[in-house]
Amino acid sequence: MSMKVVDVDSLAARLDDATLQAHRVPMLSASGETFSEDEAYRIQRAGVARRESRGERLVGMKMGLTSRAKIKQMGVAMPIYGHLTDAMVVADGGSLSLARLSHPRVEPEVAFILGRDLQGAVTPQQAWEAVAWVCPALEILDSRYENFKFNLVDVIADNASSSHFVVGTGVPARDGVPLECAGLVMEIDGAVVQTGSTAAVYDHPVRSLMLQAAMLARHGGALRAGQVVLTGGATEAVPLSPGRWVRVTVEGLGEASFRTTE
Ligand code: OOG
Ligand code: MG
Repeated sequence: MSMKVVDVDSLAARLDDATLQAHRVPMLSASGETFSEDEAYRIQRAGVARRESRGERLVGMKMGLTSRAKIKQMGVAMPIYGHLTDAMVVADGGSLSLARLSHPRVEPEVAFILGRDLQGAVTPQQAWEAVAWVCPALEILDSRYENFKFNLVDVIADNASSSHFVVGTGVPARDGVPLECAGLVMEIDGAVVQTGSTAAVYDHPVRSLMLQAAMLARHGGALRAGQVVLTGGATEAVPLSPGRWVRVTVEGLGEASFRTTE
């Protein structure tokens, strides 16, 4: 029996080059590549290592496909995670040039900033106790795949479509934040484009954090104090174009915003 060996590094390089050159590539799974979910995470980590070798620093993690709206929009019904680096940060109130992006989209999220490390199977209580700040956030996605279409393993290998993210000031977790059902609104140029609730993410986004800790542990990783964790889009993502102003407002948490330029 011959077993095909997955060339993790060359697949990571293919996606990394697509990111750097802002071009789109066919889905890996549709171009004759077969690999497992665990292998897809190895490709993802190899891509992150390439970023780190260019001087980027890991600042957090993201969960994806954690709400029905996102699952329905993307047609992939399994939660995934990705890595966030300092180069992906857009300052709250800052601007993002879309020149190097292929087909950007934006989605509203709740972000946690951790005050403690978190690893493996934890209770909701333990996960919540690791949170220092609860923040409104916007994630800018930019799949490296043609037509923003992918299967589960493709999107995992592609670092969960991550491109950039904005985290608002938020509030200290110790102040008690009712995330069971906080209303959430995303606007573009002052017009409401999505409305939702923090309940859309597993009835409470802390469950996304628990899942992140557990999934990461399966691959030998852990969340660290100081890191940010994006818990996943609470609504569908919306296409982004240059010259826009985007804002998310989350009840009890405040807002986060940024502008897009050419
Ligand atoms: C995959 C990334 C999903 C989320 O918040 O659900 C994600 C995609 O939609 O391209 O970031
Ligand atoms: Mg997201």
